[in-house]
Amino acid sequence: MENNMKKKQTRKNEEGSGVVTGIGHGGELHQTSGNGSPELTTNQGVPISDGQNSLKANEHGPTLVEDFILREKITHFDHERIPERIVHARATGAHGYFELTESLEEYTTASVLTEKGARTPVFTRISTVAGGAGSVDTPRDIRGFAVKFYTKQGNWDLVGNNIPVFFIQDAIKFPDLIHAVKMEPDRGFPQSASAHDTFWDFISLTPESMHTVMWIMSDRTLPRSLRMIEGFGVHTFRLINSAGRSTFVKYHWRPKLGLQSTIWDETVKISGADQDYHRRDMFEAIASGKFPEWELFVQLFTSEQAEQFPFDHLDPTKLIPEELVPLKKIGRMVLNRWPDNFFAETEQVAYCPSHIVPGMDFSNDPLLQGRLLSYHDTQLSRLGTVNFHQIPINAPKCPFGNHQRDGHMQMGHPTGRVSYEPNSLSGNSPRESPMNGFHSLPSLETGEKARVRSESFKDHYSQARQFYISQTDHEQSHIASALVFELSKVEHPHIREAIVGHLRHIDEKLASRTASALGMNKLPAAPPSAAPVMDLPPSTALRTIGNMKDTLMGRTIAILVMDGSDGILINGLKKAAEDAGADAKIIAPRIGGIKLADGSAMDVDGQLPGSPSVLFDAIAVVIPEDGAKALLNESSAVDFVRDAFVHLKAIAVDKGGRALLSGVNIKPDAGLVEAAETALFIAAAKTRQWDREKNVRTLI
Ligand code: HDD
Repeated sequence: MENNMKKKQTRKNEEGSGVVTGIGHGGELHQTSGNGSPELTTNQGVPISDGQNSLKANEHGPTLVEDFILREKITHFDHERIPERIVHARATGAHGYFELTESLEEYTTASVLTEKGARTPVFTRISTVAGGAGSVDTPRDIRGFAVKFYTKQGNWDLVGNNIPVFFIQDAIKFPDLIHAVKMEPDRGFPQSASAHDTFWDFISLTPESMHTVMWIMSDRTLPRSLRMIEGFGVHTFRLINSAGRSTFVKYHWRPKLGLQSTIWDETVKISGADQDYHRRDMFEAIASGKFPEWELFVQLFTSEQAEQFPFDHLDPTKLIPEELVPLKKIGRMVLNRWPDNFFAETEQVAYCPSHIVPGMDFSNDPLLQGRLLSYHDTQLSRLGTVNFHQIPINAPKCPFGNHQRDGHMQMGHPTGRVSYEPNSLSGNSPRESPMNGFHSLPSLETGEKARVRSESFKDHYSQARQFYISQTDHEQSHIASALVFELSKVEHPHIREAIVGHLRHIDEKLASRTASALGMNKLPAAPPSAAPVMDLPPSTALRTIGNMKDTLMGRTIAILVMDGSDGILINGLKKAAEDAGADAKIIAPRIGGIKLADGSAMDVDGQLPGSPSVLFDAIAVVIPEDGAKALLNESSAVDFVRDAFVHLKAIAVDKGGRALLSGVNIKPDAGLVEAAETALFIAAAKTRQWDREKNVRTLI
């Protein structure tokens, strides 16, 4: 039985050593070496006497093939890598729990959604889509948001994204979409970027993608932190209650810290300054006990209600506005434990949308239907075996057992002669459970078998328009700038023109401002629209600005200092920031501490060239007056203040700081405050200085 496995062999991560140790069948640990540490052995348990030198024929002679210790070690090393995920390869994962605060008993029998107050362990993996495992954390990209709930009734995987809609309506198009966005096959670039011909070529010929394109061109794809993104199940799923009644459901995760994005120029610079910006942020938050948290909301609706929607709830390129079906809060997820080992957990975790539990079911969304086969299949090549569920991160935490057997990397050790059911030979053998077992919703499927797309999927522009008109002016111009940036990287003019043609169905002004910034002499014709475009009402829930919380929790403030700085001002700012929930970092031209004006010493967290202001949410400059002169000759200091200013951050200054700012021609505005006025600084730091934007860049 599988639940009997693992007893014989355990895999233990020794504190601090990262060493894989085994316990022999007798159960006793290897003897210790002379200094008290466990003995270094081969994988066969043979103690190694010399781990520094391979076996040679003589002092200057060739290495001998008989050196099984060398061969074993090198061969294992040669096979350390497994195929990375074709999409979502780059990721950050963490353990935590989901706590149900509102029971959905009326709608489902799934215990994870009915046992109010119960905590279900989870492992959550947040990823980018297009780049490889070693790519940067901060491209313009959708973020995957995958949660594995280890429920009492088996594992439930909710494998979603930070955007509520998807590019395509049918899974058969997924390989084309991904081939188009990933690096171009002849040249092997760009890595992790949609700003190239093949992506936009595919999009221009796939109008159903225009709604998702609006979302990815918005600042949603430039998150400040993974702790500040939403998550969406995207598809409509089903819940089934004890009477067998089905209710449609959509899942939404909302971050406790609110939504926050970076600005494109800032994002580009972050990518250079810290390739692991998001992973490090999550690691540090968890390490310092500031646990990332999201609330889970559901939208529940019946098929009768769905009939009345102006779009098809089975179409994954559409969302259901919360004004139409309100969000109901049902629980929260807290991530409170960093994995012990990145490979064992974040890399080997295998999510499959087909992993659902009794009380749930799928809908006929054709994108979801394709996903139900794809994920399990991909795990077979990635993890190499049908037994991937035995890897500890993937194994259910409830008892599980059946009569499947053998296969590559079988870690179980079933005993006895029975591996089939029904049987009369083993009373202890697992039996099916008609009451508690998983039941699919009975449904009557009629009609002609055909390769078709439903007529109700034809409206490709109405919700794209709704998204665009819902944005603030700043967000609209960021969308236009993003389109211009991306399309300016496209070499083929006909592709640029085709995209602008689609934009005309979304918003004529957006099309004309994009066309003019791309240097087009006339507006390209709009392609025919398969369905009339509706004027849906704007929704503030679709914005990022305004959904950023009035808090400094999860944010970081940098205080630039140098020898001779005023310690009272620095400590006042630090305390105010920390009282408001932020971290404060002291940055100086050199690491190793500074001497304050009063002669005392102060520790420093970062060296200026390695700690650019793009890594912080607001800055303060507390330097002696004559220090400004010296810093004006340091490009890292000049960039520090200039970037903070153009990235619309609050800046607190003392006299020396003000001199530095005026030296780089920064004009005072509402976001520039006295370092002594800590309350004003904290208030300004809680938001971007949007009014400044028109003064620092051309708004398309
Ligand atoms: Fe997918 C991974 C999310 C459509 C095929 N997908 C993957 C991951 C996320 C999503 C978050 C990473 C999981 C992890 O952390 O390991 N995918 C989505 C969403 C989709 C979607 C929200 C649309 C609503 N995906 C989709 C389709 C297909 C796939 C239509 C294929 C028909 N996705 C895969 C995959 C991956 C994957 C190739 C790569 C690695 C893996 O599954 O485990 O099978």
